[in-house]
Amino acid sequence: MSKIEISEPTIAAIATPPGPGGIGVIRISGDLALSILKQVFTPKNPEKSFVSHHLSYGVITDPDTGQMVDEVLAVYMAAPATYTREDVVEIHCHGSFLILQQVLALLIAKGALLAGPGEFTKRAFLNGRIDLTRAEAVMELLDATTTAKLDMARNQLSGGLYDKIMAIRQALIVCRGIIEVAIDFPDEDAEILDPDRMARDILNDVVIPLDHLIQAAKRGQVFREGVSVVILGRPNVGKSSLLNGLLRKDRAIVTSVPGTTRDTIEEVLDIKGLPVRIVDTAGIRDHAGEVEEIGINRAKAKLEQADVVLFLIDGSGGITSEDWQLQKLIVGKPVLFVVNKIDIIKYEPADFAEFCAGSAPFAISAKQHLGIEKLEDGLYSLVTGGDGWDPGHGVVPNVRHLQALAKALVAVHRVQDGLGLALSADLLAVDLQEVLDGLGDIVGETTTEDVLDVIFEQFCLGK
Ligand SMILES: Nc1nc2c(ncn2[C@@H]2O[C@H](COP(=O)(O)OP(=O)(O)OP(=O)(O)O)[C@@H](O)[C@H]2O)c(=O)[nH]1
Ligand SMILES: [Mg+2]
Repeated sequence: MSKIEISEPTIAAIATPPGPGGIGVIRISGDLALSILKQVFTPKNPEKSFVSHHLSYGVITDPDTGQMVDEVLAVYMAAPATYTREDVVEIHCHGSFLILQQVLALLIAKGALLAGPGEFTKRAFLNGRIDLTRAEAVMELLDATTTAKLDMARNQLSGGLYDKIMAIRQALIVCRGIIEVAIDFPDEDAEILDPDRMARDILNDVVIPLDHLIQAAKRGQVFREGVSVVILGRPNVGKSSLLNGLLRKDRAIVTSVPGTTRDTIEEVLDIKGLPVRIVDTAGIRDHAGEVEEIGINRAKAKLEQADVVLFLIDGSGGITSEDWQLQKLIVGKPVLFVVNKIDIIKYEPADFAEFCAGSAPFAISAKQHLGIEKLEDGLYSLVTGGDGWDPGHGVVPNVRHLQALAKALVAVHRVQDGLGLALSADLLAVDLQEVLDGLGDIVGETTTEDVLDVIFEQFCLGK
């Protein structure tokens, strides 16, 4: 009996975001893509149409009613030189959500299934066109909100991480080969397996590269996820003015009345590619009114979640007992002290040295926009380590990769220990396989179905 080939269903989805646009694109992928297109698309020039990878102009019509739906450009792309490695069709409609919905409904009536989130990219992965790190990079590329994230995603999409992981795996596969031979020929294993040499190879080709990737992942995390920065200070020191200064726009209300800001105000900044969630808070003081008190409690809650505190001091008022009170709230947090209103005082760092525990405060005028860039540089250095490390250069694994890398490193340390103790080859083989599997999870070779589902469900529809 011949084997019955069950092909994947043909899927379709709107690939462009909702809302009016110049064009809107619908994508179809699967064996039926071309036949479905032919049922709804009438080309202007039939002789030159449906040539693979060539656009043709024509109309989409409902074949059952004869109703014209849209004037479009359509392209058929024959497998395997396509995004999914299946037959793919793209229909470029006018960018009206209603038109796109109507065209999509026709395609579904003719046999396409509505694609799930990330299903096109998942097929590209399952059909072997891209590995899992590249599939994840597609999503990161689409979601990038800073140039640093974009650079990281581009690097990953062009195979930067994949190549590094595969090079490490290759070194491990060589070791595994030697170990397997040693298992098969136990009498000669002493000649086959040279533990010192293997330990040296594992250090250079596995441990050191793994360690580099782990360091890059840790450093890059802050560029992927951003940091939360809270501006803290007693009332009227200029917190809202500083928020506005950092945002370069009048976001928060500024008045000379202490207790102006009642609620917390959050905005997102991009400081040299570092995503910063900046929070302006109600000035903290005793004897506040009921509403202000709620704001103060919110400020304290935000403070607890903050990665960094900008402690703002009113230079014109000097340090007060309230400032000392407030300082007790920030113990254990990275803090940058900032003296504001230097436009109306003669700023002497020594006046603030005791309060700032020896670290020189940043001197600014939020109102006159003085010293803001320096403060941004200081914040960037504090968060990123300040050694000029650039996430846009080189490979920066994400959190999922980091977990797998860390696990692999633990297992590879066991291999190193085993070699040192001259453990038997079959014991070494078990740990070695664990490292290989951990790395396989990163590129998608051994990744379980449920993990894949979690990854692709994060995509939006049509991707
Ligand atoms: N001269 C001068 N005045 C400033 C500066 N920054 C803020 N101010 C003034 O200080 C007053 C308070 O500023 P805000 O930014 O509202 O202060 P705040 O810390 O947010 O105050 P609350 O919300 O009440 O806690 C306003 O009158 C501002 O114009 C500055 O750099 N120089
Ligand atoms: Mg304020």
